[in-house]
Amino acid sequence: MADTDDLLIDRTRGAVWLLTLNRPTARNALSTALLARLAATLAAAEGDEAVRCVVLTGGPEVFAAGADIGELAGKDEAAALADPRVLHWAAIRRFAKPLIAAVNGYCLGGGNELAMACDIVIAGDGASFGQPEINLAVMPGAGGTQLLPRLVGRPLAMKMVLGGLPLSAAEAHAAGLVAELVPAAETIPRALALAARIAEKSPLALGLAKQAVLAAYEMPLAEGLAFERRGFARLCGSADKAEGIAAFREKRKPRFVGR
Ligand code: CO8
Repeated sequence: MADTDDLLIDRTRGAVWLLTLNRPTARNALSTALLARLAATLAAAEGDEAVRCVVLTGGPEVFAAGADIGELAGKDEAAALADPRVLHWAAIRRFAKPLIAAVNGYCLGGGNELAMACDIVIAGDGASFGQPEINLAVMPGAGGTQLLPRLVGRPLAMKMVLGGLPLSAAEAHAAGLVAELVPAAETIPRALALAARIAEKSPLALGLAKQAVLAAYEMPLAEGLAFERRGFARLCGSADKAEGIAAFREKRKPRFVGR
């Protein structure tokens, strides 16, 4: 049976959007169309001032089983070099607001790369994380070889990428891939609760803080520290900082406007 809507978008929480990968018949494989839709939806969330944080989840058994193997089968070297998915992946990684992954079940290949493109991963205790591309005689192509060693270290990254061996949720948590490990039924509620908490912060401060943390992966330390100082200085001149400090002193909740 065809899955009619491959990305479910729940906007009912206002400041927090919940996106659900929904291709159960293909184990949420990330087709080009699904990636394009995800990138476009994140762009819409970024352009909507009311949205402060996005949660991305999959199904109870599978977060995402990776790239669509049906599409992969038809790609030769030239097609892979001109692959439109590269742009979709770049757009997903550029998303400027906080993005939380709520992962249950298999999180494999491009699915694991998608989780790593998120800022915070909350995992259910039955989840598993892997880069099984080597079993198909390919290799990770959406960041796996670059992000995994930064997140879990080289030995574990090599074991996953060369051995095609997944980590259990507990191993992924111990290794630093997962921020929080919860019972499977709690994964989405916990991610939504964290998103709601984040959504109360200044959107300006959130955006600059996210950029600064990501800069740690892109820049040498001196440059990254200078980048952080610029962000900090910019926030010092913001209306939100004045409101944050006033609210602290007046013992009330702040009302941030993003300026
Ligand atoms: N792509 C397409 N279809 C898939 C995929 C996939 N990745 N995974 C599963 N399916 C399909 C199966 O073909 C099957 O279809 P059908 O019912 O028509 O036979 C259906 O989903 C159910 O699959 P299973 O019977 O295998 O389901 P199980 O619940 O038994 O197992 C697993 C679930 C463990 C997730 C298993 O399906 C699996 O191992 N899937 C493949 C995982 C994998 O190898 N992923 C890596 C893919 S390659 C990749 O991600 C490279 C990224 C490069 C990105 C580059 C961007 C530029």
